Amino acid sequence: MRKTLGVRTKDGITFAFYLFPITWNCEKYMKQQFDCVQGLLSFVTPLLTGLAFATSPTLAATLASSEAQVNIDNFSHNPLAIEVLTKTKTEAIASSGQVDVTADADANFIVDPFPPLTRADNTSVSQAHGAGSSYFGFAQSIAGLIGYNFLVQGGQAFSFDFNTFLGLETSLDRAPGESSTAFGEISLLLYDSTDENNWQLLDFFGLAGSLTTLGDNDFLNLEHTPNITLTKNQLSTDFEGTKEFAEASIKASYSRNFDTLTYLTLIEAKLNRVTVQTPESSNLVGLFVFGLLCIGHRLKKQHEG
Ligand SMILES: [Ca+2]
Repeated sequence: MRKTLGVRTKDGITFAFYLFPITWNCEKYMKQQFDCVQGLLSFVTPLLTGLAFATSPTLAATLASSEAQVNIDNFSHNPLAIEVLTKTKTEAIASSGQVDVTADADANFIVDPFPPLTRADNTSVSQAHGAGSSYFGFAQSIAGLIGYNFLVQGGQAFSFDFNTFLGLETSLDRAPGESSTAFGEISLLLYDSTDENNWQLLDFFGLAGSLTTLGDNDFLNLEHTPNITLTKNQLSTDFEGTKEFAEASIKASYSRNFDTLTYLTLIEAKLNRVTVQTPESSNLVGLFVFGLLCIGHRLKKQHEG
């Protein structure tokens, strides 16, 4: 069963998590876009390469990194079922230069007969590095886990502890036009799943950050409901210049009392996404469109002829 999950901050930024349906749809859309561009690129790459060297003799280098980690332990109860998921995607196009992209994701949920020993952890890392005068790089990683139906009796408290880390970094050495972006989000949501057809969101924790170099759309936001108590809360940012970073390290504990028998489902998920690109990378697409128009015009002429 896929659930549509959503968290909205007080600033109006929706940062999580239509993860399951939306991410899949986004990837399908992006794959179509990239397949189209890559197919066309193979046709006109010699022309593009010549253009890139002619218009941009200086070399550029960009870096973007987005990393997230979560550990959950000290559960008061065990789930009846678990699920873990990971997903990665990378795209790299370079007509003049080099671009390296990596995306890694790992997720574990280990249920022990003794509840305090049950634990879960996952990691997601996306990185991109570009050098040259014309390239585009994209990396995205997703890691998530679900604990279904923790059975809590009336009069009991459900509790667990968790640690989260989110680290974003972007840099470039030539401006303007060169671009490096990093986005990351961690969401933790607890549902009352007693009615399996009508889950009720009880509590959530959301941590999200974004960097755009150069650009002003930088933020690092933390939101959570009162049943989550932060025992460590370190957030640091640098949103200036051509090297930016945002980092959050948080320890927290969750506890909530239940008056009646309740099934609880815990979802934790993270998404990390980075891009690096040069100004000329937009020419890759622009020239493409121009080439297609020329080809279309020629075919039309042949057809009319
Ligand atoms: Ca910025």
